[in-house]
Amino acid sequence: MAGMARLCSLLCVLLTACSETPDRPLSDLGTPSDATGAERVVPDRTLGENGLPVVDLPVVDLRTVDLFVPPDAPPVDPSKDSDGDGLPDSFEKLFGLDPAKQDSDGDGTPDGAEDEDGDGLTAAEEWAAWSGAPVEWQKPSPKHKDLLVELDYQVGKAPSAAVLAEAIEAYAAADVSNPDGTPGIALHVFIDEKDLPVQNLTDDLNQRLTYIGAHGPKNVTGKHAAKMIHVIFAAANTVYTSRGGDTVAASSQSAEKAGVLVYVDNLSKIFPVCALPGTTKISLEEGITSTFVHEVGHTLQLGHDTAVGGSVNPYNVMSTDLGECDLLHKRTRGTGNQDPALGATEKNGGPRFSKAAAALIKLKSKIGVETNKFDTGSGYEM
Ligand SMILES: [Ca+2]
Ligand SMILES: [Ca+2]
Ligand SMILES: [Ca+2]
Ligand SMILES: [Ca+2]
Ligand SMILES: [Zn+2]
Repeated sequence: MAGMARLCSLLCVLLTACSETPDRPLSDLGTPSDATGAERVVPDRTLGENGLPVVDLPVVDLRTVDLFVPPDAPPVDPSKDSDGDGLPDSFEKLFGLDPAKQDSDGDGTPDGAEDEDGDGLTAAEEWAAWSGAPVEWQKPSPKHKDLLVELDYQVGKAPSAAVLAEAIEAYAAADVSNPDGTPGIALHVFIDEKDLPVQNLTDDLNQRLTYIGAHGPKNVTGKHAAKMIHVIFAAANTVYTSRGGDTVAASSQSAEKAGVLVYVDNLSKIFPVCALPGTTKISLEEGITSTFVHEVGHTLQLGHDTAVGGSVNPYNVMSTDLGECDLLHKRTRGTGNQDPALGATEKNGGPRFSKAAAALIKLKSKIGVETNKFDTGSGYEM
């Protein structure tokens, strides 16, 4: 496509922007008329197998959570920072830091400036987001890898709480280690703009960048919105009709224009689809979930070729070869996968990052509102 500069990273071998949904017409995706269309059984979320953390479901409907509403009663006293390192005493105690020492581990970096968990957020930034998060599961930790996502949506295009809960599970199950001893990435979703007017997007990269920028985090340098990834659930991309979503950036434009678009109407035309023998169709909700997880994966510098040796692991949520029902099931549910190294998902029935993909995740250099470093020129989309 004209004007598109291709990223030539080790992670990306695709010559074209990816389609998050099958490239083939619906009729080639299987036999849509043969399936029951029944909703799948809600997966058991109380699992603790394979050492994976049990994820607490959101306690509220995320669509009712405001981004910048402070908690009624801050659980720690934010005013008392005895050693002046940018972290309140009680927050330091909570995470095993020394409230009487600016530099608890003596490495020359003050506690507030440390990024012990390597997620690209300093402890001071984590404290800021922690203090502003209205519910417990949104609070980041200086001892655990965190990913902050701002979510906007158009009228009627909001993801369900179940979609977000599944996405949270997918990131929590990523095979990465943390100083707190619990594996995974904590995905924290903050809803910002709700019920934006419906607007379709096209193949015009500039249009999509401008749209994202127009609805970017209001408080990029503020205490709550530090280094967020920006995601908008929109209606359709009327040109890339087989695409479920894309990740866009352009170094020639402001970083606030970088982000993810999920095309809910495009997905609605494809899902539910693909009932293999003994299975239910892959639901729209599942399609939205895997697309959301996949696109946010791109913002963490993941390409599609994330298997060892550069090939595509079909069980990995980053896979994109979805022209057959079998492959769509593998990516969306991990169907048939028994190997934890490949991100086995049989029990949960949800999208997962393979071990190889998890090893390539780059939280420190994500495509967020503070960086568009993927771009090599006039623009980038994936
Ligand atoms: Ca302190
Ligand atoms: Ca300290
Ligand atoms: Ca950190
Ligand atoms: Ca953290
Ligand atoms: Zn992709």
